[in-house]
Amino acid sequence: MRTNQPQTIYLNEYQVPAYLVDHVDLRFELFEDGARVHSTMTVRKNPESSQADAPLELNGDSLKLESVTLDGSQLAGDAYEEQGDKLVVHTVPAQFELNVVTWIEPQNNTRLEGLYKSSGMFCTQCEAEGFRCITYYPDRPDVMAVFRTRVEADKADYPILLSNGNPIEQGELEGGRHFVTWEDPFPKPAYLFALVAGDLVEKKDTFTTCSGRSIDLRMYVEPRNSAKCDFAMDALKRSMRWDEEVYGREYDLDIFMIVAVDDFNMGAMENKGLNIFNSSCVLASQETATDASFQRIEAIVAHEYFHNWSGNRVTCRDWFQLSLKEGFTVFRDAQFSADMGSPTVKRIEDATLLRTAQFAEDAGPMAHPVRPASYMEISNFYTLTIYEKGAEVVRMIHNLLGDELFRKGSDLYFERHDGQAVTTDDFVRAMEDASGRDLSQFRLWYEQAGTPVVTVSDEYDKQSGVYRLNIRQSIPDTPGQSGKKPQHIPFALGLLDQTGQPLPLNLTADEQNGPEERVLELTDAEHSFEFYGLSDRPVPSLLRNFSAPVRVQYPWTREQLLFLMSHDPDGFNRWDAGQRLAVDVIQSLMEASGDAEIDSRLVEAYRSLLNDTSLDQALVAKMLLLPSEAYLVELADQADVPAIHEARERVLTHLATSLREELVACYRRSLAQGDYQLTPDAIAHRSLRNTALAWLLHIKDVEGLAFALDQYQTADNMTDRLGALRALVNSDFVDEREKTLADFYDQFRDDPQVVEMWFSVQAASHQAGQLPQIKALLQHSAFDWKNPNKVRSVIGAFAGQNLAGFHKADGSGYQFLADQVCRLDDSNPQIAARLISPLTRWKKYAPQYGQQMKAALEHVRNKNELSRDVYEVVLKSLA
Ligand code: 0A1
Ligand code: ZN
Repeated sequence: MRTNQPQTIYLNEYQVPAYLVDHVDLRFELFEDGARVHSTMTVRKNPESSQADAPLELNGDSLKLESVTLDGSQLAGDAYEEQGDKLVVHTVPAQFELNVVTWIEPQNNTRLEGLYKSSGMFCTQCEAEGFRCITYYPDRPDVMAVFRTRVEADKADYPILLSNGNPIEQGELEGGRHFVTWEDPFPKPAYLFALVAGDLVEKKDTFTTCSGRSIDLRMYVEPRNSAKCDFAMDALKRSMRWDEEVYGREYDLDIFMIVAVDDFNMGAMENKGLNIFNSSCVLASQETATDASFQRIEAIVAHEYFHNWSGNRVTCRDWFQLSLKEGFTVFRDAQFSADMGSPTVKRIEDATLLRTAQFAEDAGPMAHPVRPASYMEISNFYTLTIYEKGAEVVRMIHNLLGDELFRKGSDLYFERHDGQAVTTDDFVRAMEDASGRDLSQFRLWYEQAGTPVVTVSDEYDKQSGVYRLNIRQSIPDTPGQSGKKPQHIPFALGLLDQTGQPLPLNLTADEQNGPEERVLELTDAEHSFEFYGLSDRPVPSLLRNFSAPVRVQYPWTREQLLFLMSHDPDGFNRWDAGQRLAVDVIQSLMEASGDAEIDSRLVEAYRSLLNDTSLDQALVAKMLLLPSEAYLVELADQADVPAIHEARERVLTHLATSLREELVACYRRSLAQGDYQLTPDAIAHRSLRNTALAWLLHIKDVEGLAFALDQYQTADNMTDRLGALRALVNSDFVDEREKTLADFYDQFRDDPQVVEMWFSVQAASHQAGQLPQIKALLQHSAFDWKNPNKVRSVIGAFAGQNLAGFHKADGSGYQFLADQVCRLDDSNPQIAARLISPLTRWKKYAPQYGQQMKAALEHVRNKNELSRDVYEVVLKSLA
């Protein structure tokens, strides 16, 4: 139980800062038992602030204050005060220089916020509020200063000393120490500050910008990772070129650096000129990384690089505006990934994440708008809503404006706000001003939480040839918000005739050759659209390419879904029709009695997918994947996980048994695709092969077992090796599974990224990941409570992906998670607060499960000295 209630911060209480900092001069003395930080700030009163004689207030957290000096005179103890998490200097002139010296202990920092040590190197994480763990400072994004940073450390142990900007000086010091000074000419908020000191190898490359400037590119990694840098370096160069070509954005410093660290709370961080990455999001080689990892790394490298403009040059005024940089940057990295690979597959992946996890967040106790109105702990707001839904909101603006006007809008935004800290409203205004469009109703996407439900019905009149679509929208209540207004929804659609040909969409009786696809703009609660000149009832293809983040309801028949699966020219909707059909079949099994029949049309549809090699194999690979258990939970009213799991498994068994010959043929065909390549086509074939393998092992096929063992032994890449291992782990072949798991560990025990995969393959499996096995993994010598990746790969994978293992009728999974969250809360509250998320949706589950999930949350609430992070999540979940 927390004794003091954390404060809630409100957007509508925003005030401009009372003081601004123009320059900061930092000097870090790094030692094994701590670090001394000297900070000299040039401060002045903010002319725009109404707080005329306000004292100077600086934020601080876990600091030992050594001295405060104002304009050269050390202040006496009564001139300032340390008030909890603040340093208050009572009286200051209009302009002054303030020097603050603090002592910190990076070696004991397990929260991984501020300056900490990871595998012997010093590194930082300052977003959102980590800089205050380094020194006293106005730690808010609208205070932007020019930073100069001198780093001093032992030369033998820390030969590499890095910070933001360009290096300007370096030299030797007494006692085997040395220093490097860095200067970043671009004013920035403190959250973009970074420092790294370690014994790292340096990988070098260069990039010539569109204006002919040569940029030094550097990657710094531990020596054992030196062979795992090439892919990220190439991805960086592709990102730099793409941002020039598509957004006209050129890199601005002389050097761009990437550092890999093993202990990191998130994926990566866009610090100016010095991006710091979680090792698992940047290091890769053919032998150690799967196709999914390569794609993820490419996307994250691009994401962090793109932040240089969308986030750094133009930053956020306050943390309520987080989606200003994150939503826009995720949209940009998604466009980039689509351009680098298959746009349809990328769209399917993004929509899957949104519909499975973001819709769940939007329907749960932590639901918040893309621009939240309040928070207790900002770290809890790095959410799918801010990132993924935020990106969808930007995508909708793109859909409404079209390519050219959107680019005009982004040019105007960057030009108008370069060097400023701004709001999502400023972003929308730039789009409006550049395009002449009125986006006032559209702004509701930023203000209202919850996923709009779009309900469609249709009528066809043979005589007049008119087809009418009636479309209603409603937005469910969310915590603190009810009675919402209709939003501006771009709704893309097409109509197909009975042979699958696209029909012209004529919106008036006079129109003849209307386009084959239209984006209808829904602005009212109800609309009717009439389409003329149709001699037969058409089949509607709705919300093409997932043109808005909404739920669509329409009474599809299975015939219509089968038809769309094979005829829709929109690849996304082909896939979606297949998903809807599979969901319908699984759900009807759950409603029917024990051994109800499975619709043979589903089997036939999958048979043609497997047989028809003329189809886009990347799309086929996606279409073969059944909807996940998590998605089925999302669609349920009162989810009964064991029932969902069983019904889905039955469908899988039936499909695999009926299509055994096709699966074997597909497996053989995809094997014959030649040498390893990282092209969309080669990736599709590996995906097909591993799906076929998983299905064959699911039905305990002995030929499948032989394929798997052989593939495991002979694979020349991690996608195939791990694919075979995963298929074995998820099978009943217990001996082979155990032997292969042991072999895999032996082979890769020295590679943390691969060991993390080894953990998560087991933890996510309902066969190998029952609670006793999960507890054993926590005892494994490679498990490390201090390493977030290890925690996520065991506990996170168990609670988030192994639904059948986690949701047990006796509540043991819930109690287990609650205990681990309590344990982690003391060392790393950010990770603890993220890990608890599966419990927060207890109302979604059938009461015999939901009540026990609630009890587990209550158990966490009763813990002593709960962090603000976990407290906020638990409080809101139990409200
Ligand atoms: N801005 C980074 C993500 C990030 C956010 C918060 C962190 O610590 C609380 C760390 C990284 C990005 O979007 O990549
Ligand atoms: Zn980001």
